[in-house]
Amino acid sequence: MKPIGPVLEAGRSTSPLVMDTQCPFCSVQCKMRITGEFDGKRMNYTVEGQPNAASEGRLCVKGMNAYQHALSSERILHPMRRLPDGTFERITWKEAYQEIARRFYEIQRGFGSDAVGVYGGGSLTNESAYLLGKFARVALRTKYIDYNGRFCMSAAASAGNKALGMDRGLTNPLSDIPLAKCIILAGTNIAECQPTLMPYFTRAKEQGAFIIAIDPRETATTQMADLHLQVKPGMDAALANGLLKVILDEGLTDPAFVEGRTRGFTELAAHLEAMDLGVIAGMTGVPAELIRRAASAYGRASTGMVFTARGVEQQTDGYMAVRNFLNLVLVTGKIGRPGCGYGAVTGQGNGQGGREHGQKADQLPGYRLIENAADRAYVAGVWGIDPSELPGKGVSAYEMMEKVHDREIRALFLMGSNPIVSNPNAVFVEEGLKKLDFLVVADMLMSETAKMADILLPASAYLENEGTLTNLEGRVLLREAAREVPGEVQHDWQILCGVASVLGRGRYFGFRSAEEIFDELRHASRGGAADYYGITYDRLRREGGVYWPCPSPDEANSGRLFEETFAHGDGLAELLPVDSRFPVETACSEYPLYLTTGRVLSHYLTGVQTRRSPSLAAREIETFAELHPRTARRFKIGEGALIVLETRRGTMTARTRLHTGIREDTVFVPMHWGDGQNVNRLTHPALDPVCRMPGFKVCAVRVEPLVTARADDL
Ligand SMILES: Nc1nc2c(c(=O)[nH]1)N[C@H]1C(S)=C(S)[C@@H](COP(=O)(O)OP(=O)(O)OC[C@H]3O[C@@H](n4cnc5c(=O)[nH]c(N)nc54)[C@H](O)[C@@H]3O)O[C@H]1N2
Ligand SMILES: Nc1nc2c(c(=O)[nH]1)N[C@H]1C(S)=C(S)[C@@H](COP(=O)(O)OP(=O)(O)OC[C@H]3O[C@@H](n4cnc5c(=O)[nH]c(N)nc54)[C@H](O)[C@@H]3O)O[C@H]1N2
Ligand code: SF4
Ligand SMILES: [Mo]
Repeated sequence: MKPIGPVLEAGRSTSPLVMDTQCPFCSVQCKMRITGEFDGKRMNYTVEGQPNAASEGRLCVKGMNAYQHALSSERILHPMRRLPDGTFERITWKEAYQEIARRFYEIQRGFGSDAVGVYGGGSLTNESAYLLGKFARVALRTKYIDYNGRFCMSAAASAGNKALGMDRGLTNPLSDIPLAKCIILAGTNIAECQPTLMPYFTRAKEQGAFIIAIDPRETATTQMADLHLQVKPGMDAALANGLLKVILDEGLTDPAFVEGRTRGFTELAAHLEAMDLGVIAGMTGVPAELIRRAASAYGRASTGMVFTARGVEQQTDGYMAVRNFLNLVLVTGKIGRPGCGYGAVTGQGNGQGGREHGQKADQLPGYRLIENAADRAYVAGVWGIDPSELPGKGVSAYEMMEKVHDREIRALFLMGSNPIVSNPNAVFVEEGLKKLDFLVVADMLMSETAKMADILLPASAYLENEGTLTNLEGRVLLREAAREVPGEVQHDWQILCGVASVLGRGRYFGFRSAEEIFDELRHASRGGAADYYGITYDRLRREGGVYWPCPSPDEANSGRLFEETFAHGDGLAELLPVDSRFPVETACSEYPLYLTTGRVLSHYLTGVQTRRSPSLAAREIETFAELHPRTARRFKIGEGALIVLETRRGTMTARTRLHTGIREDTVFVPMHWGDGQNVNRLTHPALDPVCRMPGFKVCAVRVEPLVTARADDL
């Protein structure tokens, strides 16, 4: 193990410090080497990408600077207790554990087991995510557990499960992308959010691919496209209906595939028959001619791929919108062969693995279901408990926040998320968290939510924490620890074992290493949809990465799913008619514009990590509101002016960036800042009825200059 990090020991290290690791940020999981050298005054770092199948050795600017927050002097280094004046005092681990045990015990004795909730995240390793699910069900015996991935992957995951019988980010390996002759990028900004994947698309273009981007605004991704459909926020399901209608009308379906591999076509065809392309064009803001061009390009191409990300998915009809893009893939038979497939572009580093092993309210490891008797019996067997001891299913992340507000949940154990910035309707969420009797937060940095913790536990960062992560292709990767933990920091899994022990459930949590947990996970996932049984640390070291499903240690799959059959019992994929709906909140005279939200290249999620990196923070020091120059004029707003954005939920201020590439009826604000710059103070809390995803990507907003006097000068 390498010695502890340079910043913390600056001045003492003389030989170069070499750390081989994986970027902690997005779902590509680029491998990298960080070398620190002491020049007599300070440490200087160089960061190089390392060869691996997904990123092919590339790194983006976030990866290049990811050492900065992990080595920052702002790391939390010991357990702390919050005092009544809001400051924190240092305590020992023993004191922290004892207080947690005492308060959880009192609250559960007074109000029942479910009065304590658990909330996790997609940055956790598979081992920690698995253990967090077990911790909730076995140590705390609460049904209330969910995680931030609900805001990220739930629409695509539920659509993949229902349509294809399985949800694994991409149905084919990244190396298939250059073989596609037409690519649809729907609500995905790969150039800023998974930048190291861009060369796959440029290669496809060089080989003649036609690229279609669907996004209300111009981005670095849409600039690469041959055709940009500038859809109105929230109208993707309707737009996909338009694409499908043209494909059916022009006879561009694959009848043999539809007949042999799918069910439900007759109903879908009847549903589309009744639709009018002109009406769809009106609803979506995309001219009928462009819808025709896009459908025809995709329908006529010999191979093709469709990618969706949060633009399509973070909608109150996100599940249905993804189903409709899957309809498109299926009726044209573009799946299960080289250059063909569907990809939900996973977001967080372990967004994929984090949703397979039991952090979700209704799930058990291996993508098993907590409401299914056979699944319960199997996992209870692995855990050595009686199935009747397992709680039932809980509620989704935002609904947990509602229960916090209602005081049904009175204590929360939070690991790897910053919910007061990332939940919709953040003002309400913050009010709720203030009502908690007891909040425990495990984090490595002081997030907006961590500031509210009664007990704060110092967790290790990616540089220190060994474990597996599953990238967007479904490829499981081993991230080795690259240095020892600083201060009194512990790994997430050690914290969970520690708390379980003081709760009197230590016998189920006697793990001494991440690998031991992975071995139990292998057994718990065995036979489930996400079967990791055949994957071992040894194998991951030897092979570099292994795709799931992997039922046997001697087996490897090519990464391409559904070549012969889909994962449903009858082997068929399911088509489903999808309605063209308007969003829950539409623009009106009082709130005349649409607000949509998303990301910029140099920051990550709620910014807790990237705002602490001087190099990344310097690129974007504050939030902004992107709007069209004509819209700005309409509201008497100038470039770089401070404006107030207001919705029915709350207000925020931001500086404007005028850009002709955005729709005139839309404002875009990134999500990476907290407090008064938190865009989730504005977002709508309505949830998708199937997957419980909030509609982060559309609500009605009004904008006005912060200082009216200046605007009058315009
Ligand atoms: N730089 C950076 N990279 C990241 C992250 C980050 O925070 N920063 N986060 C990671 C995570 S967790 C995730 S989930 C992914 C997210 O990756 P993406 O989903 O690609 O990112 P977003 O910016 O949220 O949204 C993508 C695009 O959707 C567009 N959009 C908005 N509304 C709509 C709509 O109604 N319809 C359509 N079709 N498009 C719409 C936005 O303009 C935006 O360009 O990125 C991962 N990578
Ligand atoms: N308006 C709007 N809101 C959104 C979105 C949007 O597009 N628009 N996107 C949504 C999406 S896709 C996502 S994924 C969520 C993300 O929402 P969050 O989960 O709240 O975002 P993060 O900033 O990643 O917060 C992670 C916290 O965990 C800490 N952390 C990181 N790694 C570890 C670890 O290994 N262990 C522990 N214990 N802590 C760790 C970090 O320091 C940070 O404080 O936000 C959602 N919210
Ligand atoms: S942020 Fe994503 S693309 Fe960039 S280096 Fe990290 S893992 Fe790679
Ligand atoms: Mo995400």
